Amino acid sequence: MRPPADRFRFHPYQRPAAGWGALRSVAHAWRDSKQPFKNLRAMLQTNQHGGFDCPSCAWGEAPKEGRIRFCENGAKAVNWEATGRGVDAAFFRENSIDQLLKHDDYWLEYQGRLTEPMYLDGSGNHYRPIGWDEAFAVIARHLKGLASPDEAAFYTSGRASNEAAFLYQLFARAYGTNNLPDCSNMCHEASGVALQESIGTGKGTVTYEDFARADAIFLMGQNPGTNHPRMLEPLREAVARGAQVVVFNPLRERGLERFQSPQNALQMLTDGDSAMNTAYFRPALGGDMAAVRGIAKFIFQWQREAEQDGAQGPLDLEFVAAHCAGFEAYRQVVDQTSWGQILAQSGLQRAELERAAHIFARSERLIFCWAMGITQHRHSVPTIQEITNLLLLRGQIGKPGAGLCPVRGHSNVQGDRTMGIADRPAPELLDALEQRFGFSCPREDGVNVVKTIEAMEEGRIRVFVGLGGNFAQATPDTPRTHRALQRCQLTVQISTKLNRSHLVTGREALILPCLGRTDIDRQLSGPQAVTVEDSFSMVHASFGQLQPLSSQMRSEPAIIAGIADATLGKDMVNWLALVEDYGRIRDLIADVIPGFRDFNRRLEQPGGFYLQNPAGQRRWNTDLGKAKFITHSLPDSLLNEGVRHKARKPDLVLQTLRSHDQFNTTVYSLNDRYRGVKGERHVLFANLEDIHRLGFEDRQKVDIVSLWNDDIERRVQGFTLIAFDIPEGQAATYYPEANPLVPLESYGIGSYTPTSKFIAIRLEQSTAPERIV
Ligand SMILES: Nc1nc2c(c(=O)[nH]1)N[C@H]1C(S)=C(S)[C@@H](COP(=O)(O)OP(=O)(O)OC[C@H]3O[C@@H](n4cnc5c(=O)[nH]c(N)nc54)[C@H](O)[C@@H]3O)O[C@H]1N2
Ligand SMILES: Nc1nc2c(c(=O)[nH]1)N[C@H]1C(S)=C(S)[C@@H](COP(=O)(O)OP(=O)(O)OC[C@H]3O[C@@H](n4cnc5c(=O)[nH]c(N)nc54)[C@H](O)[C@@H]3O)O[C@H]1N2
Ligand SMILES: [Mo]
Repeated sequence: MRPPADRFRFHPYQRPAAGWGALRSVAHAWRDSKQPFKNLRAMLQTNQHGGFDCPSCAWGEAPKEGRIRFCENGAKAVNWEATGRGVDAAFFRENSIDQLLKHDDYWLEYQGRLTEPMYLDGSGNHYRPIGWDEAFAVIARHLKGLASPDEAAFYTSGRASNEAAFLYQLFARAYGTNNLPDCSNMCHEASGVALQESIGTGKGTVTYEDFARADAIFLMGQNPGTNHPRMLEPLREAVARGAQVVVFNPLRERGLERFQSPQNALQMLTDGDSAMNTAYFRPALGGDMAAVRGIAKFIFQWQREAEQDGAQGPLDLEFVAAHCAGFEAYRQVVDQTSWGQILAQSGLQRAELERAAHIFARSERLIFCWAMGITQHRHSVPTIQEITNLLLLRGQIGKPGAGLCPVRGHSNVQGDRTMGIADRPAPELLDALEQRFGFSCPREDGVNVVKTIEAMEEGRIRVFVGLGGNFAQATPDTPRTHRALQRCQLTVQISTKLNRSHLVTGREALILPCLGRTDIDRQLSGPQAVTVEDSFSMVHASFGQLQPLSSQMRSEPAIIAGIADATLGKDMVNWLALVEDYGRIRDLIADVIPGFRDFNRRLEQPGGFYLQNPAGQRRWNTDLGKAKFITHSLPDSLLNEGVRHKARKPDLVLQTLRSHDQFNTTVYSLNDRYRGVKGERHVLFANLEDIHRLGFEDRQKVDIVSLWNDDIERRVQGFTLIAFDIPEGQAATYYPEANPLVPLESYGIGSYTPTSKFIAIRLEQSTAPERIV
């Protein structure tokens, strides 16, 4: 079935974020679900006690009860999952793989929910139906036939529940490998790596309540109006009560400028709106580390001036003395960094940094939030450590209304890590698993996403299992990644919806259709709850509300248990008994994972329970027992080695981002309301000066070619230029269409996260054949 699409148009959007525009969009998603009556009930149960956790982002719930707790994009996610359209055996009989490959990602997912297990047996071009037991037997046969368990990789996308994730990692380790790549490798990995080293925990230190107490909230590299819309309300409240909201973002994102609150009847009726920031800075891509360094430089300067006058300066020297290590070295590196380098790299004026530093110095309580604009760069880990250094200077970690807030992406990506989905597991986790289950865990590090692709390319990984997600499209260097997947002997996708990862497969492939967050999950002991953890480390239960579209779908825990039982039998763990009642899985989690004692009982609290954050209480689990200033020089050049070795200079630096109507590789429509685009995703936002400098015209079609120090040509064809309010030298386009441009070897130091926000590109005349509409 062909999904709806508007004609291509670009008109800058004049209205505030959310408000009536959002309501119209919710109504559209709801009607298009093909089961509006069922879904209205579902939407009202979103994020309510006894209801289900919203399958969209990882933002937490307001402690206040009794409100509507879903946003526009949450409603889209719910209606997209709870659709009446289904993809069954007849669909695959009618459509060969080659035919399906001709369709775009929007079309593929629009076809509906996957309703029965399907098998591509290596001989033809069509999937055929297969029974569940037979499917499990296929997987077991392949896994048992590998020369080593490390020839398999078990990928996780961040929607998997805690129960599913715990079982999955337990199975991988019982089978014998730490090859557990996950979407976090492409997402907030840098945050985890940086914070673990700096403050001894990889998670954010703030809670929802802290936002109401902060005097200033800094938002770096994040677009909450689209990706965390429920965050707009606490930001609006902050501005309204006189707190500072300071944005660092090269684009003027509408949700960070003006907001019409759907929860505010007066504002809706009068069509009013609220300002969303008190200062807005537009740095160069990758320039945030230099910007933060500039703020630190002012803080040290003002401290010296104050000391000369015998006054109190901005530094919290008591906190630094009691809690921190490495202060002197940090002061030196800040002193040594020149203003010339700071201004050139940050792309900001000295007066702008001074203004940001003033706000920083004057705020008693301050929160720093960030997302992909910070984490998807080559030097993301140093940047996040620089942010941490800045907060440590003023004792802004571990007190109410203050702290670090990496705003997570997928609704349970943080929980999946807590449950042990990690290619570099902590030894304590492996010790605890061994003690509880009595088998010995593999101790070598496994592979992350980038290393998985390299290993598949070289034939070292031969079986790929995906617990959700869309590995073929979300990853970098698309044609190369596709060839890597095609070298596998078996690829297995546990999924809710059809996507390209079902079409770009190993020699054999399986589609295992699973229940989603909205579906009622019935097991032997009755309907089950699963649990998730949000960005604020709150763990709570989620109950599916809707009758599943097909009786052939199984829950993620049931599918994992089926695979594990067929592969390993019952000796180590009685997998099938565990899924009869998920309370049994939670009892195991309680035994193994710190902070989950009495798990089943504590879930009964409305709103769930808080996993303590040691750094939030000023306990520093680092090797020195202190919070560490970690000292890095600014990078010599933001262009990384792979590009610098190449003689050609880039025309522009490209970031890849999300439109308002997508969830990662899931495309809800071809529109991007706040950026004014309708009906097209193959667009390239650029500054008009740059467009002319490069010899092109607004609305002309171009090819985008990226630069790297190898002989691979990385090109995407036929993108329409849109003259846009974007700093000179920068360009932006949507992910995943631009993923063929990201070289696999271009990743963050220490994080291995593809540099999706910094791609050196050149523009060429379009070589795309005109598309027939
Ligand atoms: N509706 C919806 N919700 C989502 C998602 C979705 O796709 N759709 N995805 C989920 C996931 S997995 C994630 S990780 C999050 C993603 O949430 P975001 O991180 O907000 O997502 P992006 O669209 O990648 O936006 C990055 C923002 O950073 C800015 N930026 C880019 N480069 C830089 C830079 O160098 N410096 C600065 N200061 N800013 C920069 C961009 O202009 C953009 O505003 O959202 C989650 N929630
Ligand atoms: N260029 C570029 N690349 C990026 C990014 C970027 O900003 N730029 N962002 C990166 C980020 S932050 C992330 S998190 C990754 C995302 O990478 P992934 O998490 O792998 O991708 P998604 O698009 O979220 O996966 C969508 C698919 O998940 C399946 N699915 C949905 N719900 C469920 C469920 O409940 N259970 C199961 N089993 N399956 C389900 C559906 O079949 C759907 O097609 O992409 C990364 N890639
Ligand atoms: Mo993400």
